[in-house]
Amino acid sequence: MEQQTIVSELATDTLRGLNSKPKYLLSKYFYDDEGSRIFQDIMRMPEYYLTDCEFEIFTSQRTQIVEAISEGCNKFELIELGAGDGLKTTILLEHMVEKSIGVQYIPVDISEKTNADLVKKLSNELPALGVKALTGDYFHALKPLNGHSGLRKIFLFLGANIGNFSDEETQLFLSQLSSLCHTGDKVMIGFDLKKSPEVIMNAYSDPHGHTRRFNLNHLVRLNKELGANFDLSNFEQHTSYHPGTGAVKSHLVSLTDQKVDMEELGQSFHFDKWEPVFMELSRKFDLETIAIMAENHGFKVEKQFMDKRNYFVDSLWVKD
Ligand code: AVI
Repeated sequence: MEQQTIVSELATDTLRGLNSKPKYLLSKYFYDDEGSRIFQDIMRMPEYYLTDCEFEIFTSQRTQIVEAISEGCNKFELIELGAGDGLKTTILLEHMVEKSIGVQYIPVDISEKTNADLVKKLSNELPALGVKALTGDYFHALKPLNGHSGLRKIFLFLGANIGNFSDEETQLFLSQLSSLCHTGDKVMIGFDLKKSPEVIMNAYSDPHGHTRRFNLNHLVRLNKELGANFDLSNFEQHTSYHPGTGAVKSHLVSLTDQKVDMEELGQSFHFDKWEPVFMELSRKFDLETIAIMAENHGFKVEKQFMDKRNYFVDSLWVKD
């Protein structure tokens, strides 16, 4: 049933995206099993600094982060949106258990299997920790939680995932997050910061071919799941960075005038020679914009945890 809903969402979104001008596909569909494996390859590239930066922040500042999160409160819920393998968060959880801080960890992820693996891993490594995983879309999954425990809530949204949202999606996400928070609740969000365009381009312009595979895998997914007949050799991947807006944009460009059929949708799509399909936004931020985003949604920036090169920030906000 869940699978069916996801497939029909993929169909609706694909139909909308490929009938738009300019054409686009939604980057949330990158992450099927193969896409998730390719993203692991991206994260392992030495040029993809984001993951290392956030690890550095969590390892070198774990005491300060845990102090700031738990300040004045020795029992709370730590809710992680898109927890995945929870590797970074485990650094904080270990420290909390060591300090006998009463934390209930609530990882939220779209994948049941990812959640089950994480719960199993944590029950082996940190048996004293309370863990209750929720499966589903972030805010859908969180509905039963709203206001139930009366405990302070701390939300984590790590890994620069917020940079993949459009402006409208960012507004919606932060409003929904804000409506789940009561005064004193906190959120910590990972933002990739503006920096030398060369450093950014090296991370995204594909020195090892992984970003190309990552984008083309979206078309493979449409071939498999929607009966499409994309010929991958007819598309080239292109990355650009605009230092003013902070937008890294990824496109697939059609190398030829071509028609692609999609059996499941009962429709064909025409691509002109050199026509771009917008695939992904990876936005870079500055501290001033982050503070404005916080204020616009009823939060105050409490602390900015940055790596030593100032490439990345885990920004801790408190609800007014
Ligand atoms: C998941 N997200 C934060 C990655 C990013 O950096 O925007 C996805 C990615 N796309 C290309 N490389 C990495």
